[in-house]
Amino acid sequence: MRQTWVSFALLGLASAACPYMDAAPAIKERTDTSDSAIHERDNKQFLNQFTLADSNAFITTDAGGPIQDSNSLKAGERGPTLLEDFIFRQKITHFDHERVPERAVHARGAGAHGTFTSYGDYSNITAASFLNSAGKQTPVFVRFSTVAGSRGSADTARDVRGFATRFYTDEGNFDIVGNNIPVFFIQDAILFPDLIHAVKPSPDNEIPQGATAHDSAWDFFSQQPSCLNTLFWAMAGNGIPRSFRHMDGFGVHTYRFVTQDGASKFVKFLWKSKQGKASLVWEEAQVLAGKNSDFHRQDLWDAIASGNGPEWELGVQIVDEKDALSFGFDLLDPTKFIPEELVPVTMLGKMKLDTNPRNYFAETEQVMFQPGHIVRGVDFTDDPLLQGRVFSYLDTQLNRHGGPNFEQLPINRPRTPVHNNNRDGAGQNFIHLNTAAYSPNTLNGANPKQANQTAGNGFFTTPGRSVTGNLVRSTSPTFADVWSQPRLFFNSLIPVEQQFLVNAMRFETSHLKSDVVKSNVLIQLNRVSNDLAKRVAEALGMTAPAPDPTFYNNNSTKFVTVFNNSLPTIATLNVAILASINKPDSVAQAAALAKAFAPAGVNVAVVGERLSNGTSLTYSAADASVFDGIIVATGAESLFAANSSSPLFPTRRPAQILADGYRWGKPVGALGSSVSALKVAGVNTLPGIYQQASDVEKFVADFKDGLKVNIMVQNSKIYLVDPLYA
Ligand code: HDD
Repeated sequence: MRQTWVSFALLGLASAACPYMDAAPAIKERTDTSDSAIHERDNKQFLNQFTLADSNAFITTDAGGPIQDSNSLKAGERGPTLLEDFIFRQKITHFDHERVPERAVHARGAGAHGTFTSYGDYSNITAASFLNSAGKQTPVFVRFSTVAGSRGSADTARDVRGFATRFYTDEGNFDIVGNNIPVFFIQDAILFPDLIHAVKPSPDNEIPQGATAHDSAWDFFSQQPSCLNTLFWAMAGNGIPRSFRHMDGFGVHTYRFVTQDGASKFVKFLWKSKQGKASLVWEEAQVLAGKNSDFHRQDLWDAIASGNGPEWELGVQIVDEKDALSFGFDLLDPTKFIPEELVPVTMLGKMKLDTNPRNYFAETEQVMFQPGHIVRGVDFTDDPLLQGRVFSYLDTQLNRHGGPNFEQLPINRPRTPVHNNNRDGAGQNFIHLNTAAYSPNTLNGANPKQANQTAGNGFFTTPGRSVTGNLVRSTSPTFADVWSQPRLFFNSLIPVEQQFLVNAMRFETSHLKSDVVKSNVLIQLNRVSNDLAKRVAEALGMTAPAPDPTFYNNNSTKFVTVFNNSLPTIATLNVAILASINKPDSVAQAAALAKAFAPAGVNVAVVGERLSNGTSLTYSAADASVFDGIIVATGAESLFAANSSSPLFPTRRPAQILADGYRWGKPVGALGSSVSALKVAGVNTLPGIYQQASDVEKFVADFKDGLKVNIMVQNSKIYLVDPLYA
């Protein structure tokens, strides 16, 4: 049997002859799996055959007959609708069934298409075909997400971010279903329902949405201290990234790379952002949840639409399997990461996201990732969390799709032929011609044949892998120390970043009602750091326990800080220029500044009293939270005067924008006469402000440098530090 792309055409999905369908590109034989064919059939090409634009077309029923569907069929103009109205019934029933169950976790997300390019031939470490030659390109689809919130929740909730990547390789789909944090809360998949039930809103009133600041979450965290490492990462800048583009990604588990000869090594996957790492400030994140709850989704979409699609490098930390226990923890324990000083990252390739989905539901909502989507050359390990995940994702996709044929949806289809004896099921798209749908068979010449390591490029597990042991329900003693790494993480943050984490923990724990939970939290924090426990306890009006130094250590790594980084690029950052449309010199300077920032790819929004030729945003709509830097243009200072008022925006709104921007660690500046506005906004005496009388060139150069750094780090005096513990 030969299964070809043509089978889709038979279903009418891509027939150019059909008058109600849009012309589709010629369909390629699906058996052509050469590199060039794969590259040519990247996501754009491949998915094109399923698109439908409705241009110059009449409305039809789902069965294809032209109809009018703007009135139901009634018995008389004022009479009741008739059961006979099949047009009405089809339209309404389709609508009634439009939704599929949202993801049990990671329901809120945004996706994009792109390409992964291998830096070299890595067949010395893996047989994975997408890594077998320099420059080899593989289409990818990535979905970023929050974990706890529902589909309509705010992007900027404090949470772990999902970072799931599908490689449509020429040997089948490979998914790295990872997060922006290299560790996970629990060590055994059997605890996942407990974790999620604790973190999700309360079952009685469904409060709070997309937030962990409630008793059940911290009850679980403190009862199950394996959560601490991930919790610490989430309470630091990683929990509220500036954007999906400004975060790294991690495969979390230890996987195996396996060569064609069956030699294997442990690997950890890491995605390193080429945009650099940056976070929001908590208050800013909260404001954004109201001002623009789609902030991250919008940011990704806009960056791609403007031709500035984000990039990440994919790397691996490679470890000999015999060294699984040689770092002071167990590499099979997903609550641990390997500091890069101990095992540097080997970069394998680069991914660029350059195409937005055309239809959110068809692509982003229906993409169904699985850790079990694995290819030859990559293998699992005995990590008990990974083992459970390999089961859970297939199961959840069956539930979401309502049947076993979800892999046939366009976004999920591998770009390689699919041949097996799976048959039928709801929504079956293929017209299988092989009537001997079983193996072994002779009637179809033993096809489809069994593939293995030497025949058919089959998936294989490492031959050296063997398992023995008594059946136990217990945790390995090598997983026991769950306090040393959060300590290492906390040690590795710069003081202002530690303060950020302390503030986050104070915010969260101040929402707790149960004193028992609060004191359990303090006991666990105290095992990590007495200083931290004291700082949190103080806000709770409680006393921290005496130091519990068993796991205290002075280890640190320089690779985990988010704050102490300078961004490699300022392209796509957003700068507001606060101007006055009534002052020609103000509008002229705003235009000059916009021009000066343009070569760096900075998006400039000129804010004015009302929309006009020179402005793109008004003071009534603008907010500091959506900008990365704020500049007051000459002449706008009159809008900042304490007695200034306008019927067009709330009193003192311009000064508020400036002050908020500064408080949230963004560079702010003023040029010429507008420097007086800084004083009115109360930010002129602080360091890190950019002001110039007339030298626009110098001003822009300095300001661009300011956009690269976290101003909080420069100005730690105002953001730091609990005086008691500084
Ligand atoms: Fe999970 C979705 C990441 C542990 C069960 N998970 C999901 C997504 C990401 C992760 C990024 C969203 C994929 C998408 O965008 O569609 N999950 C992780 C990571 C984990 C992890 C990095 C630990 C290392 N997950 C985990 C466990 C279980 C699950 C232990 C269950 C035993 N995860 C699911 C799920 C989801 C899911 C319920 C919901 C929707 C989906 O799978 O497709 O099956």
